[in-house]
Amino acid sequence: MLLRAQSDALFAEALNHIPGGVNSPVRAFRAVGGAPFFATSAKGAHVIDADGNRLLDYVGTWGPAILGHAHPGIINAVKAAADRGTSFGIPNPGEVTLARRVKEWVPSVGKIRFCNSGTEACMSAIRLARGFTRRDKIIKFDGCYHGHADSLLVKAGSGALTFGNPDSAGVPADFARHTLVLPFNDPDAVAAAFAAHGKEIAALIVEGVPANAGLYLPKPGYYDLLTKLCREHGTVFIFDEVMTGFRLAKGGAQERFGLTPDLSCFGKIIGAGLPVGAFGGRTDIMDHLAPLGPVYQAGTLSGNPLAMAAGQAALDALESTDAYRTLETLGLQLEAGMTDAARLAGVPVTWQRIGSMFCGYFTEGPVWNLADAMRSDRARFAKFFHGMLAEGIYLAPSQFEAGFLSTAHTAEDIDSTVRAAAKVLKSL
Ligand code: KE4
Repeated sequence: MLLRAQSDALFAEALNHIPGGVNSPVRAFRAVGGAPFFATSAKGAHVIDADGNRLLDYVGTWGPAILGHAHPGIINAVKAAADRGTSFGIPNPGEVTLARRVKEWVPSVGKIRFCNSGTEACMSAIRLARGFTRRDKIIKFDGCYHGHADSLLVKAGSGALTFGNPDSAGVPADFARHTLVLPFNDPDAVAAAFAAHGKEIAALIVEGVPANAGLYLPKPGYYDLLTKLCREHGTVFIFDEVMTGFRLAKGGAQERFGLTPDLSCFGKIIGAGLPVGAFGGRTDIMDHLAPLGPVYQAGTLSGNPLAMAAGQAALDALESTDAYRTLETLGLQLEAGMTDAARLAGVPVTWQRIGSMFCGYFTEGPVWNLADAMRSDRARFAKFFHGMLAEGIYLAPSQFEAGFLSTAHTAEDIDSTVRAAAKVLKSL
């Protein structure tokens, strides 16, 4: 068992100062029970908590740590930038070089605007699409998460083609009624939505791969259909690569699937763990942004020099190493090992993966959409989560989150993970 006294004391005090003791809900362990541990440092594939436990980390701060924690190139770049000042509120060279680098890696990006989170990126891309098309309606898909902007915290309406209802307190019903939430991987549903509302739809937004309800993949041809329907109806196709960007390939999921979105959203890796979001795409759309055009968007810390230096260092490291081949090899090894461990333990676990992103659903598979994912045995997953944590392995603290590998993970790390999983699964 892990030592817990320091983390428990910190959590007890945090509860007095911060709602739920956390600054983002998933960190509170509400989906798996128990109390969160507090991280004090991280290096490579490991996190050290307040009680000195060294944990093998498969969350990677929810995606940014693709090179592992405290990567020397990133740390040195941030330190050097910090010595020159932490923020200017004035254009700085780092914005230009990172923008140029993103355009080189992601050909669909003609222009890009940096902001401070994935939420801001998606919220701003939606506003831009609405301003560009002069339409109000948007389409999103159930199980997909694009940050916590009001028009995206919406759940499916009662009928297949009825507009959405708020998915959070504080979101006015009027806001939700402009959002149509459709089942993912259902070609008929999206075709019917465009047939009924096509000329009203400003934007369709979808994740590079849905990885906020675990991890499921688009069926062959599905994203091509979404692209085709958007083109036919003058709807802006927004591809949310906050999680998949620079992870599934240098050019993200759009490179892997051969897509050319109108706009793409980025975050996480592009800031290497510092607060960065970005959105970019067709120049004729992007030039509608202030100060050029009528769509307002702004941010005091957008293009922050430390964050730009971190992002540049991360992309430099990804470019100079065999990162994507390493991540694919590790992903395959983990998938094979975990699938075998579950089979030998007689526990139904469907291990789904693309590149270095994965999810082990505690249900028979395949999982193609949210309804399939919801069949998972959350209680059994919670026991598995805590059993693995007791073995020193930190998985995402929810059945409905994805896990992440980094180039700092090793084949030995994977082997020890699979051995621990075999032991824990047998105890379930
Ligand atoms: P942020 O505002 O959290 O930087 O990004 C929002 C966002 C947008 N789009 C996608 C595809 C995302 O996955 C996210 C955020 N991902 C979650 C992980 N499920 C962040 C973790 C958290 O909320 O604490």
